[in-house]
Amino acid sequence: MLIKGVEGKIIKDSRGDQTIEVSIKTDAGKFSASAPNGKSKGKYEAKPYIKSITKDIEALEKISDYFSEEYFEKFDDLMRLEDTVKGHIGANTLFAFESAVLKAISKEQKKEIWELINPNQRKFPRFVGNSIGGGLHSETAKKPDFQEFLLIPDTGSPHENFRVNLESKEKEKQILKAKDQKFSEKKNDENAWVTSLNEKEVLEILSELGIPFGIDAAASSFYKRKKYHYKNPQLDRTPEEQIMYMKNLLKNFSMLYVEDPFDEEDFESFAKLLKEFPNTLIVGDDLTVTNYKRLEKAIEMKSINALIVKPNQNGSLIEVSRVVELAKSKGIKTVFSHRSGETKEDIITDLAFGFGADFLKCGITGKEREVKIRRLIEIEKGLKKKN
Ligand code: 2PG
Ligand code: MG
Repeated sequence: MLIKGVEGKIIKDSRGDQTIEVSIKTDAGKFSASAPNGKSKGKYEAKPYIKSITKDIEALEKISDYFSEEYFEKFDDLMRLEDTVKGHIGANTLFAFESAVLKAISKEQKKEIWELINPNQRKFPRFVGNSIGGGLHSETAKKPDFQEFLLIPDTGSPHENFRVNLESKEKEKQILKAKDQKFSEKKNDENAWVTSLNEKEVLEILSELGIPFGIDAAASSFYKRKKYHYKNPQLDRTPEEQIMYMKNLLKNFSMLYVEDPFDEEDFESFAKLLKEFPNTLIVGDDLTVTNYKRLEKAIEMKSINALIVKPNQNGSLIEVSRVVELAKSKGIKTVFSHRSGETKEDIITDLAFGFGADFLKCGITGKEREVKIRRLIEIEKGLKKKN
């Protein structure tokens, strides 16, 4: 496949913020892909744009005909593309560009995108679905301080897991109606229910549903001046107290999954929690930011046993594949993930499936989230037909 031209365009994400869509003209047709935006971002994430979206778009136009002689036929050919564009565009632009290239290769070769990564892949990631939310993703005065309350069904089939998530989210609505006087059926950035209850009250609701569940505390977002500042109820916790609190929560609620329970600099506290709860998934997101070096540090310090993989935290899909390989080689589970500001792009699902992710965190409802869920169900159906 030959790239004959590249261009970028500003589009809006699900939150109404600007993001980038990259289109390429090839001898196999025109292909576009877009990148999402985070809100509770890790400090060490790669920069989405070198200076601004507009400047990245200008840079794309400049490099537009650099590729006219280069054939792209397989995933690893992205390496050559990266050699050319590195330093000229930011992570969001690079991710969208590479995604468009993968779409073009897959079309030309009559293969699914995931087949370009691993044609023998058959394992389905489990959905991690944000069902009730707080923190930076919910703009209400009274809310849980943790960002996400996640449902993680385990029926063995994406199609069934989605059904369980939809039903459970409905059940939560009924329970919230009864327990939260302020509940108005409002949804937040990721289409999770907005509530005025606090995290313990919400965890009680999740325990009633009879399916595995967890949280993304996104603790860096409320850690300031050496304290975790809780607002509901109002209370500050020192790092030591935060460890105690997390341990207590894990003793009282049998959570499968705990993402970012501590500040993004605090590898030690992660390690302390994991040591006491080796059977819980202690997940790094802001801690590790899909970055090889940060993952190496987390491995060395025994901080995590599961890793969030957000391609646009890094930008380079070649780096993403190195990060995933490293995680797998150390028995660390991988959780491919959407961002809170999403587009209708669904390539994350093919990447998750192709790379053999254990989990796919992509919400439960809302069109930007559902396209990703439906893509996995489509892959499931396609494979059933083949067998
Ligand atoms: C997270 C994400 C996605 P954001 O913290 O895991 O749910 O949020 O995209 O705002 O970083
Ligand atoms: Mg997170």
